Amino acid sequence: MPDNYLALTPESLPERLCKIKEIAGEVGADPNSWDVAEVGDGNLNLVFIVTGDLGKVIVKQALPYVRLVGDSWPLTLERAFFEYNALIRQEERDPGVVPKVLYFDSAQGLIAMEYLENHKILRNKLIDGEKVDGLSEVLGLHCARIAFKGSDLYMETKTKKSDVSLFEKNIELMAITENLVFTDPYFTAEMNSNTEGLEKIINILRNDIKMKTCVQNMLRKFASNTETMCHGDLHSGSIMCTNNQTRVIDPEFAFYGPMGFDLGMLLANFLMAYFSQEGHRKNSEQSDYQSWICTIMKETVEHFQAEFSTLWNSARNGILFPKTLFEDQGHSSLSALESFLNSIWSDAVGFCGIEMHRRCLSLAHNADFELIEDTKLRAKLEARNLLMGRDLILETQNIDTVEKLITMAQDYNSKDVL
Ligand code: SR1
Ligand code: MG
Repeated sequence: MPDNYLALTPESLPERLCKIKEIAGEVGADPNSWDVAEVGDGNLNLVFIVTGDLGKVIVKQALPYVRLVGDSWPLTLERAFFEYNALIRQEERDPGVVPKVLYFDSAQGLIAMEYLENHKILRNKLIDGEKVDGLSEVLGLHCARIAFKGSDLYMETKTKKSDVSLFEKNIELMAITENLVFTDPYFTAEMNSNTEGLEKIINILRNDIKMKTCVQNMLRKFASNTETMCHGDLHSGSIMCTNNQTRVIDPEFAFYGPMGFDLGMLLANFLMAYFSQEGHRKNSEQSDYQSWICTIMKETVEHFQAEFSTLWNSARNGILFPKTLFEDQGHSSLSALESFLNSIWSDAVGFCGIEMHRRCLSLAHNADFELIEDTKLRAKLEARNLLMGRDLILETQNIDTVEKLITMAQDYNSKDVL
């Protein structure tokens, strides 16, 4: 950690940051008029809303440890460097979706960025039963643009390789995913916890050698397939919305990995929102809202595939599947595109099942389930989620469309598996 690193507090922030013109230019020059609130509710960082005469900014600062656990788990400040680098690439690859970066200070692990007025974390909207117009379009297009434009289908290979080697150094954050997502759920790891009553289901998962093998094959892809720059942690807590605007935040877990990773994580978090609805609202409202979530999943995948196909046809300028070998020879690349999309989809299905497991079994559970106080009901809903996750991992090849994934969720939602 740099010698001069000092964690900010609401009291110290105005004096420490008022000389930074990129921040003062947004908030106003007089630090005495700044109002600062620490609002971080994530697992890792400090997040401040700074309000002044002119406007607001967000200041995010990495702590030298995992906030959720405390200083017994040290964590490098470099995650702010990777978040900063991911944000500027995401802005280039899909303008207007991620917050604008105003200022970055590597030694302080600090990023000042655009304040998103009236936006609320998507997870909280899903828990509160609020709909968002245009959600699936923004997310589907964003995932497609980020997947395509960070890959050898689009980038100059020299730039791509140097970017891969830059993000390969995001080692500690990748290690969190390697452990908490791919490994801990499948044995009695120290930081695990689970809702009482799930023991029977957990035994099924932990004794399923075939499924554990599939999970390790997905980890193999996570660890060694560097085909594009992924957000790395695209759950509903990394998305902020108004009733008709959607923004993606928080890419500190960014890494070069499989194209289906972000899409799979995202679908898993929609599925967990779907399964948890019985814990949050009455029967009549529940089915309408669950149908809306299903539509969002279906449209997100459709937008993803349509946008990826558009980019394939209009912007395929990298070393992969070059036009020289296809269109220039009078040969269609349609079946190559189809098989590419199929392989992204099957990876997404596998990653989706694994994320559904980790959020109920290892560290960092989802509020969607955690806020359900009735533990019997919570266990009933989590059991559906866990067993569907297992089917997704084992049956990846058979679940070849989003419609099949949704039908499977609807089936699980109507039966008691505990
Ligand atoms: C110790 S960090 C736990 C989780 O929080 C982040 O949002 C990631 O999902 C990570 O796995
Ligand atoms: Mg986060």
